[in-house]
Amino acid sequence: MSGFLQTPPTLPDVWTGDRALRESVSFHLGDDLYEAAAAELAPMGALASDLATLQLCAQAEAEPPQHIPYSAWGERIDDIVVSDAYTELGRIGVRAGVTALPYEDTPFGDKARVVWAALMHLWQPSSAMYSCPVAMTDGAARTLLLHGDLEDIAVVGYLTTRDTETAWTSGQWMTETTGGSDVGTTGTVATRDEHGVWRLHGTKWFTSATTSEMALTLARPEGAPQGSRGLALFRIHRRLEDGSKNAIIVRRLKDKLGTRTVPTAELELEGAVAFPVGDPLDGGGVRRIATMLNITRIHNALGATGGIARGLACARAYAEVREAFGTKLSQLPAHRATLTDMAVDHAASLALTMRCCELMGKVEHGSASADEATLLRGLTPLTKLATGRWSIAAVTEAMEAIGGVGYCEDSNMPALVRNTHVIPIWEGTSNVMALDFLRAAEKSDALQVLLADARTCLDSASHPSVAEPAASARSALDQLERRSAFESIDHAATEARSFALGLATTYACARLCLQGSWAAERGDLRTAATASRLAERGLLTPPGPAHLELAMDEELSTT
Ligand code: MFK
Repeated sequence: MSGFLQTPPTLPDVWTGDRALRESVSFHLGDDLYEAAAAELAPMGALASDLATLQLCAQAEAEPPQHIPYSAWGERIDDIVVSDAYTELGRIGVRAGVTALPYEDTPFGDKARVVWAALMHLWQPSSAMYSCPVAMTDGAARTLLLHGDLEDIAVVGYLTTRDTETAWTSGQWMTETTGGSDVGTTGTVATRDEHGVWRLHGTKWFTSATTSEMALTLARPEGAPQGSRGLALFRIHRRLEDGSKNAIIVRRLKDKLGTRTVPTAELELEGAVAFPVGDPLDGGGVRRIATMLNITRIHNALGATGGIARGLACARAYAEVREAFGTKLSQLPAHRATLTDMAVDHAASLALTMRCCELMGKVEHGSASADEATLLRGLTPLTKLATGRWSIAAVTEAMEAIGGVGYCEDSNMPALVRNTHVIPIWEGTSNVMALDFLRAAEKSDALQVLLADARTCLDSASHPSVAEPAASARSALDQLERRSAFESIDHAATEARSFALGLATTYACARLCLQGSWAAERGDLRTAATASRLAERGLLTPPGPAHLELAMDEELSTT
């Protein structure tokens, strides 16, 4: 055994140590509000980087949920027991306002979602994926406020409180055996019993955070048409008003690659009592749950961005203590280049996510213009798509940057990598996001508004330090506009992913040019350099394959 012992890296305070995040908050809020926001965010920065919190995360990872189908006396109880550490990490978030802040009367007004986004960015990587129920809780609260009746709205207080004794979480039960994407094939049927109570019958195949007090779910009222237009949205509770168990059987918990702390189950609804949200017979269930989806997709992007930030922070900390070839890793040009590109991924993800949250806050406060609402609709799937793809690459790079120790469980890097791998799958895959953007562009001016907003950002980015990336972004926008003249629906679908990724990257570059110009006026050129590097890497993605049949031909030739 050699006498050498590596000094362990120490995770820095994730608020004071994250310049990109602090600058983004300051850029979006302005100086006055920044001080008030920093007072909210600094305690979470300290808490999220605290060793005791990180130990809770490791404990939660080591204690996956258990399903207890029967009581000692044979009664079907379907209890799910989660780690105390996981519950405590949720309490830390709830107390800090991860579910409450956007619904409170705060000095931040329509910018509350920006402060909240920074709070999530800090808390999420130290939450052992409690961020999953929080995402759905936020989505459910907004959906009930927008589409529900007085009884629905009455439960919102439980979903948006900071009081951990009374706080609820909500699930979102959509996925069935027929598909996670093709929700129109939903087989769950809703019937009315002799008392007029709605009861659901069917199998929900992938329901996360199954310990939540309630969930929103889709079902087809008996006699309603097939496809998405026949679906209705329901609120369903695990327990009935008298405290008894609703008719929901937990078939089993899922054995997943990651998010192992989160109980995800297959559920059998055997006449479970449920309450329609909105008119159950008007075929508007998917349209209503889309409110929830758009919010959870932004949470998903926040998870991606927070994951990149955490991977980068760990890799940077290691580079400061690890020596190789006679110097610290942080001084080796090849390694610095790798860390630089991870920092660019982080800044680009943050630029998209913060812009979504800024717009979401305005929409929620009623201060958004029609164009801003349209922009949010188009930008949400683009952001979810791009940040999801970038996060997988970045956290994998972070693991590699820590070498063999990063590949071992006790470094906590494998959990970060596993948990990040769910991001592009959750809440709609990359292709579903690309097609959702096309749907938005077909139904509204989302594409034109997005292109116009990007050009406005570039026109306002007047500092010379961003001139080059701004020119690259302008050229990319022109090319995207030309490429958007799709010849057919099939052509549009083939191009969808490449087009959406290119548009997201170019929009991120435009936002970084604007922010970089603003920071440069204050004497800080680092974000301008980030925008330049993003543009240098290439903003556009090659077009989709012209010969789609290649893959299938390969397949057929083996038979
Ligand atoms: C770290 C944080 C992690 C977060 C964790 C969250 C965990 C949650 C776990 C899960 O539940 S994962 C399940 C994820 N499943 C999906 O995301 C579903 C993917 N499929 C889609 O997104 C489909 O595009 C969708 C089912 C929404 C719609 O496809 P359809 O069946 O072909 O319906 P259609 O006809 O396109 O749309 C129906 C209506 O909804 C239309 O409105 P109208 O009735 O007024 O014409 C659409 O415009 C509207 N719509 C669809 N998507 C929308 C939307 N409206 C607004 N925004 C959208 N995104």
